[in-house]
Parts: sequence; structure tokens; C-alpha cells
Amino acid sequence: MKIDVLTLFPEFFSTLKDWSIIGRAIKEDILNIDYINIRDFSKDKHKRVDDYSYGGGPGMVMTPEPIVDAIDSVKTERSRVIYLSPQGQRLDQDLVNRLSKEEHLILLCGHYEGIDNRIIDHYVHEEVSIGDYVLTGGEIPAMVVIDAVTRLLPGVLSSEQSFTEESHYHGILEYPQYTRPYDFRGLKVPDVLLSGNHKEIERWRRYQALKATYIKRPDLLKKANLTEEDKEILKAIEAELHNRS
Ligand code: 4G1
Repeated sequence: MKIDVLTLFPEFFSTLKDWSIIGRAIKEDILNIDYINIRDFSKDKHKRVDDYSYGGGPGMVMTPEPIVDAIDSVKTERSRVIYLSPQGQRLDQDLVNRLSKEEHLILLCGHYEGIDNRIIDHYVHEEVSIGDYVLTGGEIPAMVVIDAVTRLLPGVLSSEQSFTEESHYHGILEYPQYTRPYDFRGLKVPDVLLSGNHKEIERWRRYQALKATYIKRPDLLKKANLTEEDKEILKAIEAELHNRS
């Protein structure tokens, strides 16, 4: 996959190539990322890239010309131009999956109060948001997209990790995990995990994953891919939680 990041702060991304999984994907040529400084396309004598908002109001708006010139410098017929924006579709694993199948992503990062709306209407294929809060720029959202997409590219994860992905990502939370020591300041690891009974362990983990999801993220259960057995387990969890009070 090719990714071009259009940003006013390309140096902000310099550590990405050193992160283990992304770094390896880059080294092995599975992923190729370039950072384009939008300011390099400013024709203004002071290299300005922002201007006042038509109609008035506080804050500056990114001016369209350097952005379009930056897009045109990298785009092909097969590029997908993504504007990281609070107005975008909320990023979730389904969207990450879809983006990971693209050949060329152009990630446009906004600053100030955002970009001239004509860019969004005529040059951006889709807007993507990482969540509802105020940020100073689209750079961190772009990094989130790069991180989430990279780990899905063929050859990035080991076959064992990919298998974990297949078998465990059905839109519910993970089961609780423990490692050594068995006794940490008097807190013991659940004994079923030491039983060696793989069927029993499997059942316990499914129960715990569904229970954690039910308690902490009940919103996920509406979208999750649950089997008939899962629905039965959830009924038992509901009963367990009700009978406690
Ligand atoms: C209105 C959040 C404005 C922010 C309402 C998630 C946020 C990009 C994202 C803002 C941004 C809300 C994102 C806001 C983002 C131009 C430069 C837009 C920074 C900018 C809830 C500032 N996911 N925010 N405006 O944060 O780019 O992708």
C-alpha cells in the first residue's frame, strides 16, 4: 500500500517508521509512506497557507490552492483522498478493513478551523473521524488510521497473529488475560487457566469476553456477530448479574 500524508507538520510523523510493526511493514516494502508539506505548495511570498473566514468569525481557514496542488502532486486514478475531520464517518474496524484494501491513500490533515469547504466538496472522496472531541490538527487521527490499517496489510502480522484476528474479532471485547507470576501480591490467576482442560478454558474465556462486553460496552453487543450459543451464554450472564443484588 502507498500512503501520502498531506500535512503542515511532516516532522511530527518521523517516529512512525521506528514503531515495531509499522517499521517492519515499511522495511519489507509492504507499506510506503511519504509526507508532503502543504506549505511547500504555497505561492504566497510569506508561504502562508491560511486566511480569514468569509462571512467573518474567529479563526483561520486553510486556503484551497496549496492543498489542491499538494493533492495533484501525488494523486493517480486509483488514489482515495481521505480528509481527517470531525465531520467524518467514525472510524471503526469495519472502516479500517475497507481502507486496508485500497492501493493508495492520500490522508489530508487539517489545521486551524479546518479547510476551505470546496476541497471537501470537490477533491475529497471521504471524510473520516476518530471520535467526538476537539483536537488541534488531523495529524494524530492520520496516525491512528495508519496504525490500524497497517496491521491488516497482507504479510504484516505473523500467521499466528492473523489467526487470532480471525478467531477473536467479532466485535466483542477480549477475554481477561493473565501472565506470571501466578500469585501477584496475593492476587491469584483463575485456576481454570492452569487446568490444562482446553475445552473448559475456551468456554470460560467466551463467557468472560461476553460478560466484559455486557458490563463495559453493551453498545457493542447490538452489532456483534453472536452465535446461538453466545446468546444462551448471555442469558446466563444476565441471570448471574441480576441474582447478585
Ligand atoms: C468541531 C476530532 C470541531 C477532531 C467539533 C476528531 C471537533 C480529525 C479530527 C472539532 C479532528 C468537534 C478527528 C475540532 C480535527 C481542523 C483542524 C479540524 C483540527 C480540527 C467534535 C479542529 N478525527 N479537528 N476541530 O476538533 O481534525 O479526524
